[in-house]
Amino acid sequence: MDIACEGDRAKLEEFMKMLQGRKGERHAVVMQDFPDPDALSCAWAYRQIVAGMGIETDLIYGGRISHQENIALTNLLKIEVLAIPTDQSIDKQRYQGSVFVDNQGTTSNLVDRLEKNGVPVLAIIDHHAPQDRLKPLFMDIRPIGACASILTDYIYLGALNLVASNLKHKYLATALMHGIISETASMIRALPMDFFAAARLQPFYDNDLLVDILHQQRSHRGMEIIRLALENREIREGVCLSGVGYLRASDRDSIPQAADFLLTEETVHTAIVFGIVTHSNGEEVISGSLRTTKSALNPDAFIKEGLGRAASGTFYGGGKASAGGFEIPLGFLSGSEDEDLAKMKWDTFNAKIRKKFFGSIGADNP
Ligand SMILES: [Mn+2]
Repeated sequence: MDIACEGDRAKLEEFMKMLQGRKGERHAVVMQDFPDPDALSCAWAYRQIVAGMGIETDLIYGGRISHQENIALTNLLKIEVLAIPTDQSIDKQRYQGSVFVDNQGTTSNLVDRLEKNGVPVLAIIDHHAPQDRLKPLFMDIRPIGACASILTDYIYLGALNLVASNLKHKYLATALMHGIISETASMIRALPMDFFAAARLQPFYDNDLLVDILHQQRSHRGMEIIRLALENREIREGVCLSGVGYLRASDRDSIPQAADFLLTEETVHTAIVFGIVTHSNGEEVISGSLRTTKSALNPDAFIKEGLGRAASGTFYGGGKASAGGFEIPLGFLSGSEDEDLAKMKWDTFNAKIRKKFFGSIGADNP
């Protein structure tokens, strides 16, 4: 029988085995720095599954939640998450293990701090291409639409007995469904496994709540960033590139939204939007998102080939089917003391990134 419809029982058994004998532990459930609904729902599912085994969890991330929909999600569903700012250390004794959901540690700035504390990596549950950054005891990476579908599979196979009248279960099912919907562009990019997961959640989730979460409006700043992306776009060979300049960390989620928007233009099959994001500690990072409708284009390879590696050997980003992202820390070049310097810096990075991506598709010269 196809694993997609039957579920992967062997993986669940392996997962449960990893959790054996861990009663009384506290686990760090690590999400990417800018957690999206997929990550949030997966982390929450992990918390509810292991709570029944006497394991405590903190759902942590190193950046911030900025997208209106995600703020609504955590507020409406009462998901308790913990932001750990980049300048804050993590208590050495606090965690007996770390678990990575919807990421493999390459998009979280918490990894170094956890490693420094000697926290063992227990699990990676993800749907992005394998990244080899961490060596976990348990690994479940499936190339499907949403990571939430993997956690839903565990639940469906018995990791958690959902009860329709239990409010916490209802909220969790709603969060997982929202994770699947938002991660698959409303099921357009869903694979069989995602459809099965959605069907299995249907008896438990709250329709009205789902509508409330989905219908959050964009902020003025978000609209402004989309306008900038539209104005600054350059299209070559179906690839649309746009730099939006400097933005605050709280507006970071407008970048993928702008990429989604640019992708709707006829003849465009791939959109990349990027900007310089300033974190609260003054550190700057070039943050970018890629969206594509071209099935022959592999976002993971496209980003890795386009931008290459940092001096440390790690790639600046990667992706999964139809989407990807990258982060290039500016380090010494962080901070803009005066306007001219800031402009010069942006112009340089803007030109460099355009050259890299257009170069990799053989369209360096307009
Ligand atoms: Mn995901």
